[in-house]
Amino acid sequence: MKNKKLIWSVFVVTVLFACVTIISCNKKFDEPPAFVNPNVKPNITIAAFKTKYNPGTSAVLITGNDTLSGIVVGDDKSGNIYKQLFIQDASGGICLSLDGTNLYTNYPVGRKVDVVCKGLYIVNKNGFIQLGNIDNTNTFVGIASTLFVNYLIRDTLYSRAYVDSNLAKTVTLAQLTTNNQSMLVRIENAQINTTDTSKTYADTSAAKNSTKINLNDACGNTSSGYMYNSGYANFAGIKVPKGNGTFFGIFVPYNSDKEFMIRDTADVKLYNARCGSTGGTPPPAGVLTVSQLRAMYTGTDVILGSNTTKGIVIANPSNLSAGNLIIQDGNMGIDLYFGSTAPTTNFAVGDSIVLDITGGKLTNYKGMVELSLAAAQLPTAKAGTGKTVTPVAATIAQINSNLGSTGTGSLENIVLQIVSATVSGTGTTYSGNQTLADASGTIVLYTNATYTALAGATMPTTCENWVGYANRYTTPQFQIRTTSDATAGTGCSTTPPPTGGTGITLTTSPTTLDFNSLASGFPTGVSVYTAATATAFGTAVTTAPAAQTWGYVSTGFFNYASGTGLGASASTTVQGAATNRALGTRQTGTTDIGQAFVFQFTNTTGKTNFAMNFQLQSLDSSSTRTTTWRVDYGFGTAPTTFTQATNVTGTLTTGNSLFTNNNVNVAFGNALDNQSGNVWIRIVELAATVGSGTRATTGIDDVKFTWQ
Ligand SMILES: *[C@@H]1O[C@H](CO)[C@@H](O)[C@H](O)[C@H]1NC(C)=O
Ligand SMILES: *[C@@H]1O[C@H](CO)[C@@H](O)[C@H](O)[C@H]1NC(C)=O
Ligand SMILES: *[C@@H]1O[C@H](CO)[C@@H](O)[C@H](O)[C@H]1NC(C)=O
Ligand SMILES: *[C@@H]1O[C@H](CO)[C@@H](O)[C@H](O)[C@H]1NC(C)=O
Ligand SMILES: *[C@@H]1O[C@H](CO)[C@@H](O)[C@H](O)[C@H]1NC(C)=O
Ligand SMILES: *[C@@H]1O[C@H](CO)[C@@H](O)[C@H](O)[C@H]1NC(C)=O
Ligand SMILES: *[C@@H]1O[C@H](CO)[C@@H](O)[C@H](O)[C@H]1NC(C)=O
Ligand SMILES: *[C@@H]1O[C@H](CO)[C@@H](O)[C@H](O)[C@H]1NC(C)=O
Ligand SMILES: *[C@@H]1O[C@H](CO)[C@@H](O)[C@H](O)[C@H]1NC(C)=O
Ligand SMILES: *[C@@H]1O[C@H](CO)[C@@H](O)[C@H](O)[C@H]1NC(C)=O
Ligand SMILES: *[C@@H]1O[C@H](CO)[C@@H](O)[C@H](O)[C@H]1NC(C)=O
Ligand SMILES: CC(=O)N[C@H]1CO[C@H](CO)[C@@H](O)[C@@H]1O
Repeated sequence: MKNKKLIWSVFVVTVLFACVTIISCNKKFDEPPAFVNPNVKPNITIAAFKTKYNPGTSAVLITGNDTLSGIVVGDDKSGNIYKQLFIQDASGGICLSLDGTNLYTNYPVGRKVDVVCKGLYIVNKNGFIQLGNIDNTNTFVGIASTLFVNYLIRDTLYSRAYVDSNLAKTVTLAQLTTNNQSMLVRIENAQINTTDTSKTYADTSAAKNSTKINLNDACGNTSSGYMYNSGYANFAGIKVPKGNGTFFGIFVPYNSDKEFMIRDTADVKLYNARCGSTGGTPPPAGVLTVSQLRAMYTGTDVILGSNTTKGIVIANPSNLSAGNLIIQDGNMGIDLYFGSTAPTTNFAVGDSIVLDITGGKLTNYKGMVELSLAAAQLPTAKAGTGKTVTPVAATIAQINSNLGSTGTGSLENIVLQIVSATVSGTGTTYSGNQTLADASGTIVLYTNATYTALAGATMPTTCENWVGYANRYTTPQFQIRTTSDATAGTGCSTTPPPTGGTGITLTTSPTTLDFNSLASGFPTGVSVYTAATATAFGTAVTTAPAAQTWGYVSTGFFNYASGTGLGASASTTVQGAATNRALGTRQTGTTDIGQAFVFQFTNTTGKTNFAMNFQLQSLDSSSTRTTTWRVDYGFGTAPTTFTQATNVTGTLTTGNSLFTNNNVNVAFGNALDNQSGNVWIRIVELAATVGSGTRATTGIDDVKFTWQ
């Protein structure tokens, strides 16, 4: 059908809007008259009627008292069919050309209509027969809406389901001839030609061009049809389904082309696996729970069939990238993306929504499962408001591990509570990426800078409990909705172990850390802490150690010249030029207890009999107090107990007005053998320094691990 819709669209919309306004203002008086059984006697079938008048390209006047009776099989509700109705009886179908809009309000699919044809005109344009009128230049036109009452008589109303199952005959594309035109037909084993499977139903640009979507049947063995979809259809922007299945459409010949008009996307039930493909289980049709939706995503994009889903909005859209909503349904959540200009900020945390997800795409967005939908699928109204979702308690380590692989994370995008965690990072407000830490690990706490209500708020410096949701933006992140998602907590155990590292490589024994490249950061698997205790790592110091001289008296972890080969009196210039470096720390009153050097191995699978050798250097002979070090070890993601190594030889003190380079050997026996998880070794000082005056500058160098 080649409707010339565009030129008239502005005019029509204006008139339509005026009509709607008037109707809604005068509803009581303008309602159509109640249905009365019409006193008309249809006496000709549609097929016989078309044969009787056998129209050509010039419109033919209906001279006989012929009355047709057919059931509407296609109406204008979705905007795809325009100023036309298709009616069908047992013999065939015909298109009624009607100069009116919202025809479906009086003549919806399923409405039986008796057409008193005398005085109307019938025409055949390019093989397509229409019944209508002519204007004063003898041009074929639709029947004026004021004249509908003269020609169209409303009869019994049937359901769309009745129409689809009783009127739509199953055909193949090859069987269809012009005699079958304007009938609703059903085609099995249909699928959209791969040339068109990534298209939307029609053009969504301002041009709103109609679009041909090529359709095959017999699983693609034949090719001779297409959907012809209007850019004005309310489904124009929805992606076509890619599967095989049942197709319903109104057959409209256009010369030798087999063109189909669909009523809406429910006519395109192409959600079985594509013929001949091994594409896995096809998505089920139906009202899908978020849990079912997530289960469909197994690593490759999935295009959904006709269906709906529902959920409660759990994230403030202002804290998301534009056009997203996150909903939770039961114990599962999902991110919905409607395109960056969709007005998702119309929704708030606690609103519930129900939405059509037909043609939606389940995909992987930066490691998160996303359901990508057309903007038109964003509901215009809320289904409910004020809903609450009970948070699920989780530790940061559990969240990080759960979000590990796209699609499998059951904690992704649901309301979570992280108990006893502290936030730290850049600046004093939430804006941007901050670090949230509990006893198990750390995660990025992200707040969109443009969401000023939260981004501009001051971060708490105290121990808090945190309600929010987690997902991945390449790496895991946690987001809260408002400042009240953080409430006072207790028992924050300072800082978690280093995360994400690959640990020290244990390819061949021995492996040695010489610290000569400290200027470019910590070696892999090495980290340093303050405030370490017997049961906790303490507070991680993540800034790269700056080069410093031995006598520098402010606390911190530094990149020193190694004590190996230099004497106590080496000048600051000599120290600065030294290429042999050591990792070290200067203690002060605030760091009297708890400085630690930590080494991580992600596993010791297949390895036994670990030993460690290192140089413990006392680098500032003017420091009078004595610090005593020990070596201990722990296991797992976040050990809360450490075992002191006992088979240790060498001097484990620094300071005491000495410049020393002590060789220390530690034999772990079988204690570290064959661990499938993390193994941590610390050189740590857990007791107060002894003496008075200044505290030590302590370096470690040439840390060597051996095993069998
Ligand atoms: C149509 O019906 C009218 C009366 O209902 C009658 O006068 C007229 O002759 C009929 N015309 C034909 C062509 O049968
Ligand atoms: C239908 O009935 C009218 C008279 O009411 C007649 O003019 C017309 O020819 C009839 N049509 C057919 C196909 O019998
Ligand atoms: C299509 O038209 C042909 C020829 O008139 C007819 O035999 C066939 O039954 C029609 N098919 C349907 C589905 O009505
Ligand atoms: C719409 O149709 C016009 C006229 O054929 C064409 O020039 C234009 O490129 C089309 N636009 C789109 C987006 O298809
Ligand atoms: C498609 O063609 C293949 C090979 O010719 C045949 O085996 C298969 O049955 C056909 N499928 C349908 C649905 O016609
Ligand atoms: C799909 O479309 C292409 C390009 O128009 C055409 O060559 C091919 O024959 C079509 N395939 C089928 C099965 O219709
Ligand atoms: C294709 O869809 C039809 C329903 O139209 C179904 O009967 C058939 O099993 C499907 N074929 C495949 C391969 O899924
Ligand atoms: C931040 O919010 C603005 C406004 O909603 C949005 O346009 C932008 O995409 C968001 N940025 C990120 C990274 O989420
Ligand atoms: C936050 O971190 C992510 C990577 O994790 C990065 O892509 C993003 O740009 C960062 N955002 C800000 C505001 O720093
Ligand atoms: C142990 O860690 C190494 C990396 O050091 C890794 O390649 C290997 O897969 C790990 N083995 C096990 C059993 O986890
Ligand atoms: C301590 O380590 C050494 C060197 O590996 C070993 O010979 C010795 O037996 C160990 N002592 C104990 C008590 O395990
Ligand atoms: C529009 C549509 O196809 N909806 C389907 C959603 O799924 C249910 C249950 O499978 C079907 O009954 C509906 O027809």
